[in-house]
Amino acid sequence: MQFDQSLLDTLKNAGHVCVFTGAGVSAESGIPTFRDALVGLWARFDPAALATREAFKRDPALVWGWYEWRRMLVCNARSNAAHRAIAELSTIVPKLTLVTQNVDDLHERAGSFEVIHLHGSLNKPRCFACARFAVDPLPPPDEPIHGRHLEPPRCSHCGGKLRPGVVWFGESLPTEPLAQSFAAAKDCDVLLSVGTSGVVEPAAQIPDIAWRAGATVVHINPDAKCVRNAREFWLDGRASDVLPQLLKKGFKSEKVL
Ligand code: BV8
Ligand code: ZN
Repeated sequence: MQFDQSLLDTLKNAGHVCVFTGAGVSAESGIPTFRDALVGLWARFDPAALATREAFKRDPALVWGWYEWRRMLVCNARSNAAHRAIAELSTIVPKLTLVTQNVDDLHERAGSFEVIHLHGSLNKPRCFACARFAVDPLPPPDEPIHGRHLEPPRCSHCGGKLRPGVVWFGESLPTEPLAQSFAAAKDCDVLLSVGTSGVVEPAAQIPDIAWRAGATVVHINPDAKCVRNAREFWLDGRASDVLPQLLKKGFKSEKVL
């Protein structure tokens, strides 16, 4: 893959790199992206309609079953070369901030740490009634969950139903992770936006915040992204192909003196 030389020079000299990921970074681990998260039996449901408080109130077993199916996919998946390249990048650049919209733990399993989860995590369920996080970790999901209604477990504190520890549509994002993400976008020299359609607000503002603050923004996606000027790039490809090459030809190569 050929890269613009001005981009490579910018990467070599970057002090603070912010990496912003979406479902596309986990796609090659076999995790369906959010907008095609409906395969097989789930084809008849709209994910945005399932990822809401109303859906859980209406049919908690359906929603809990959907998330347990997704948690099973993640448990059975392995992190991929994109996750590993991002983890390696944190050992190369002076400062790296990793912000993800994803609710899986594949960044952590590839060696990334201090991952900022804007939309929560599949592995941290909490009580729908009292909002406390579940005390005991969830057991490994049993096979095959696909398509079954599953009664959610109960809260050990109040007996209420547990819900997935994710941010649903219509729910506010966690204040601290959002503030940290916006601050990193404003401060970074380079923002890598990896595998996101950029439609979900307010996370979708992050690349724009970085660009307006003067950073170089790089979109890594097989779907075309419009670029506004010399400080914005669209790299057409899968994250697990592009990121390792970007490290080799950009970040890891000899600095421009
Ligand atoms: C909120 C957890 C305040 C659950 C998710 C303006 C301001 C504020 C709110 C809104 C607003 N406009 C609209 C809203 C409402 C709403 C919203 O944004 N709706 C959208 C759909 C229009 N936002 C909210 O409700 C947010 N809350 O703002 O609170 C508030 C309070 C009350 C009332 C109003 C406002 C909460 C949003 C969080 C929702 N929860 N996830 C779960 O996972 O079940 S969002 C969900 O979408 C996932 O987290 C996912 O990560 C995220 C974003 O999607 P992507 O990651 O981009 O995934 P997608 O499938 O779309 O795209 C994948 C991309 O990868 C594609 O581009 C593809 O080409 C690419 N790709 C594929 N393969 C590869 C690849 N790229 C590289 N390599 C590959 N191999
Ligand atoms: Zn409770």
